[in-house]
Amino acid sequence: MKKVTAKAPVNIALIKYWGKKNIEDIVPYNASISISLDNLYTITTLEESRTGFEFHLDGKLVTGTESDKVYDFLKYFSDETKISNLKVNSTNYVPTAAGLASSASGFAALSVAANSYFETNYDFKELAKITRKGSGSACRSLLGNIVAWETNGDVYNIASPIKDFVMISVLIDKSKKNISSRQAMALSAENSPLYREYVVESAKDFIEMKKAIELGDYEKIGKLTKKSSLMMHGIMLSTHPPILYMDKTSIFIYNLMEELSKQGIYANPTMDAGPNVKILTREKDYKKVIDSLESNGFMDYYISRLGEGAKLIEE
Ligand code: 2P0
Repeated sequence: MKKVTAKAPVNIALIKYWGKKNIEDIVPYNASISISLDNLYTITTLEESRTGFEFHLDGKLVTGTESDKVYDFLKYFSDETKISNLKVNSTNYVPTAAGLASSASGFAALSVAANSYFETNYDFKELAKITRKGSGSACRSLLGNIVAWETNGDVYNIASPIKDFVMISVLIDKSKKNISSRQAMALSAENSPLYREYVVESAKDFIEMKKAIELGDYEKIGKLTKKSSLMMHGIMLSTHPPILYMDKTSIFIYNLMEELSKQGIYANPTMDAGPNVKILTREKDYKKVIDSLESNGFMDYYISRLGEGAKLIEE
């Protein structure tokens, strides 16, 4: 029986994506930049089902809207006769919906698997366009290392001399978020009085960040990483009703990293649609960051390095 398996990495944005110019096609207001991680990922297997369409996530059968979303997404690859005889088995090697971007790795893995299973053989550009319909940031998980996603839909690697990034994801809260990023960013774009300025500033930061990555300018990358995350959370706070993903522990960690930075340690926090803080650091400094986290009681974290993009694997 036919069986296809794909693996895709979690990506963490250094320049954030927050809002859509075109909701239907998932065209972002801003270009974004992310890094793909080596040890946080999703593995998805597609195989024939004798019992109709089934979506299993982390070993459990999922029904309702979550399953419908996967079913509808697969229509970009096949007609419904084939989809209705399919079993999708997806495992997140990362806490689901805890702000560690598991929907991005999930849709990237699903796309790559479906492109092979249904023999659509879309080229990269077409596949990226489809993948972002599952989750905008998922198109960045198609590639490894450092990835840009532009407002014209282009997804590509930014060449860089940097090989020693380490990303520490500190788990503060593993529970599901109470508003999805899709809903939250739509609200921000709709009614934050600061949104226009945010778009203008982010566009400049994207260009600056790209240059800094190409040149290996660690300091600039660190500063822009912090800035982009705080601007995004500022936009969230200025949305009506306000969107508050950060909590007092997240802010404590930002301050802690500020102290380390003053001591010359490379420690740049960023945060997504959840309270967990990710710290962009380097091989030479990450143990100092860990020491500081542990001595403040943060024992639950992942240490990641730059990883590969989505690909088919043998299982
Ligand atoms: C990012 N996030 O750039 C930003 C930062 C969360 C905060 O992309 O609506 O699942 O499917 O396009 O990509 C998470 O939102 O949203 C996200 P949709 P997505 O990583």
